[in-house]
Amino acid sequence: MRTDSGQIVRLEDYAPSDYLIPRTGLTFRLGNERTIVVAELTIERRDGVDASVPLVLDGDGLELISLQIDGEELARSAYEASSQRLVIHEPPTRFTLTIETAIAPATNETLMGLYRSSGVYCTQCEAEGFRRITYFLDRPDILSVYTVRIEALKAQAPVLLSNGDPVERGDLDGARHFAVWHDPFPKPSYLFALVAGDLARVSDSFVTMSGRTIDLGIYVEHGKEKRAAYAMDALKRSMRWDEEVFGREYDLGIFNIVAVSDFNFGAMENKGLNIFNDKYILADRETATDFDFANIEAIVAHEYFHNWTGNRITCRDWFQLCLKEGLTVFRDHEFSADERERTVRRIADVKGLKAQQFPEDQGPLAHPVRPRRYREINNFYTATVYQKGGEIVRMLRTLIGPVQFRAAMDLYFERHDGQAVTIEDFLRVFEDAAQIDLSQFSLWYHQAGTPHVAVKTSYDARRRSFSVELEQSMPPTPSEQRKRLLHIPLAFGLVGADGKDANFTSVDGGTVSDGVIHLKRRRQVFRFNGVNQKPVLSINRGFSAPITITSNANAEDRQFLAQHDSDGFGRWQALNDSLLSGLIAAARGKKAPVTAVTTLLGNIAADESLQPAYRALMLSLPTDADIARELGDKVNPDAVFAAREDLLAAIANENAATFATLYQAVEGGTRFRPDAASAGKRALRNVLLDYLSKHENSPQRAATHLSAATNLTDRFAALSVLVHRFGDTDEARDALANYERQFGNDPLAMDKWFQVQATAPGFATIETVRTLMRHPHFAITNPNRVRALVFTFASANQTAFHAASGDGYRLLAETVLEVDPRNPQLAAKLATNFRSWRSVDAKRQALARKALMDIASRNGLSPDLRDIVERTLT
Ligand code: 0A1
Ligand code: ZN
Repeated sequence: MRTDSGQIVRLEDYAPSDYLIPRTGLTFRLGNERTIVVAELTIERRDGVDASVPLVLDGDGLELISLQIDGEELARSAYEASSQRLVIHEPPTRFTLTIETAIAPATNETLMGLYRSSGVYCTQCEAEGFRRITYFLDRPDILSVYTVRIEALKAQAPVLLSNGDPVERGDLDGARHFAVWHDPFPKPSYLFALVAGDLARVSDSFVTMSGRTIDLGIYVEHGKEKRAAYAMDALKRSMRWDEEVFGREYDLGIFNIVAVSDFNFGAMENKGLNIFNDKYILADRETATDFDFANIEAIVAHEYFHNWTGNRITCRDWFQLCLKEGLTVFRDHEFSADERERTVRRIADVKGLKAQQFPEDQGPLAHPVRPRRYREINNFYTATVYQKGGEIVRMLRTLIGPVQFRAAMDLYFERHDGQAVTIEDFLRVFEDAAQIDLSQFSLWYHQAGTPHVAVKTSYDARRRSFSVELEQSMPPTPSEQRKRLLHIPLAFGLVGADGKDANFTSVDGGTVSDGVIHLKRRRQVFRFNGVNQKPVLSINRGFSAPITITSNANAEDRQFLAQHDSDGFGRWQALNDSLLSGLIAAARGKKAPVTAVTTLLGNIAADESLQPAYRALMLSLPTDADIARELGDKVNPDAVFAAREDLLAAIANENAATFATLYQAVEGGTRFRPDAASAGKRALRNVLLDYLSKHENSPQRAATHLSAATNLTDRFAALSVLVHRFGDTDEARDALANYERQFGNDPLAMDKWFQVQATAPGFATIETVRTLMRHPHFAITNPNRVRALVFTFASANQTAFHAASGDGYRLLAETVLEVDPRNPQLAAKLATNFRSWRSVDAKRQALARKALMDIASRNGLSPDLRDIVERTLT
């Protein structure tokens, strides 16, 4: 494992590599303890590079066995090898380098490079894992054509897979066999993949727009085939969607997905051979919630869409990660919006952005979407690069409109297919296609932080003009004190008394087009002329820009919008603002007037013209973390929790009768279907269950709900109410015991069992989590288990994680230290939960700091963890 810490990589130091590797041949002789890798690399010195320049290949933990140039053993003086590097002095201009190395998959717990997961050999090479397999120029701008031969024991690994198309397979002497795969598309090493094991294949096919038939396969553990059906359907829908919406056709004859149970992220887009965390493939009514189904659909699509945005056109260097990730997130969001309910999806995506990206941008780990430096690239697979990166692409579409956007994307594919490019290349395509200047807009990629816009409106009845004064600002972020002004596109409407958008005849003060205000200067006053009646401004509709807003709108204005805005997103946003302002006042000890909102929520719940999923979102109160974020500093999580519970009770008590009738009326769903409309009904019924249980102050309704449940969504909702609200009752204890009895053998279903207990409010949960970490189904080596229990505890249980004793912080710190020697990426990810430590009250801050210092003072931390901890402390 690497121990080199503290090396900073800088964007300005980028230089093309001196050598190229146009062809890569790999032979794997698989063995658990010892796998032999023979790499045959065609290497060329780049034109103009001096012959004295050595070839320096990356490695990580490799044992070199032999080395040949053009078939000749290399003299000991001609090279230097360490486990980290291979330097070849004065190599020929063009030659074949044959490297034989040994690696040990069975003991590889980092889940990078080649490792074993539940008896299956698999790989993870992004970002820099390929160097754990062989010495290579392990950087994304080295594109190579791969041919891969895999040899393994037939009984242990009947299935042998790699990228591209299968070429040959056959038996070897004795019990072994082999397969050869060839991928004709040049690709960077991070997209290399290999899988070998005893897996079942779920097969299907897809006919592309040009009439080619693609062989589709999803590999899962034997016996789990049925649980791959939904993912297969999502894959076919993704393939069709990419043809229809982006004109992109799949390019190989075969597309395989493999589900593995030990994986650090969601999934990986290796060319023609996607590898997934099984949580994002396996689904049925008993083991996946509606939320999981939606995630599976989105992630299957995301990885598939990478084939064009990431694989065919890749990143020049890792600073450009958002080039593939932001664009692909945008594409998967659009796919889900088209497949499901657009407004509901948009609200869910924005909630996710605010919950994950905003705190990152507002804390010590803030970084630009296109960073300029990093110590550990693995720590930059962040909500900022992904989600905010996706929002920037969405803004580009807002700026130029959907038609020009599509033309620009076509140009992008035409101009850069087969290349490794930069954000500048990407933006230039938009400038050329739409004939615009994006120099100010491009700052969105380069500046960290969430912009703030202050809004003041006023109406002049005599002149029939409505003024909107906008002022942008951005707080400083680490190492970026001064911020430049952004181009912020704000979709808007002037909502008239009848709920319709009022007309205006002209605008002074700046550019307004197609329902979008373009804010470019620090302060701009837009005057809308010819407005006959005082309107209410609905601004940042659809969250057209990822910003925070304050305005002089009063409570009545917000409630008016929450009821009447013609834009569904705008209604949700106004309601959310109303709720948050009341919750914040209450958390600060100022009792807030709640009556108007509580009545409003009753009306929304009963409004049959609204989709159930939308009503469920409207009825879901901001989370403790949402409230804490809005409070900003000196947060007392107990006060936040109490404020939320009080509001919940007020809403439940006022609307108990309406909610009870509705709870009965919404279809329980005897026949389970995972589609959006059915999921929406379940969501509505399950929010109502929580309100009603609060009002009734009894576990009875939840217990009944649980025993009638025919799917995990309903079961999980009932279990949450029981464990979170009535944890001391027999009903709750029985429910947990029954669940364990029923699902004890299914790791993914058991994750939900860990999760529900990890989120029970109150400091007692700290002890529960410690106990559960000793449960036979918990494994510190499995990322899904650790995330379900410990990550969930730290990220979604404010009252326990921030317990005044500091025990929650200690628990996290201890777990981080236990995980780090095995899996640095997971440890670093866990540690990011400390990122908001400066926003809690002084006493808690001191305790969180102490926990962070305990980690920092440990010797031998991984570079991944040290990077996060040190940045969090500065
Ligand atoms: N490119 C993948 C994400 C990913 C990144 C790193 C990984 O291992 C360290 C794994 C997956 C995606 O965007 O889905
Ligand atoms: Zn991705």
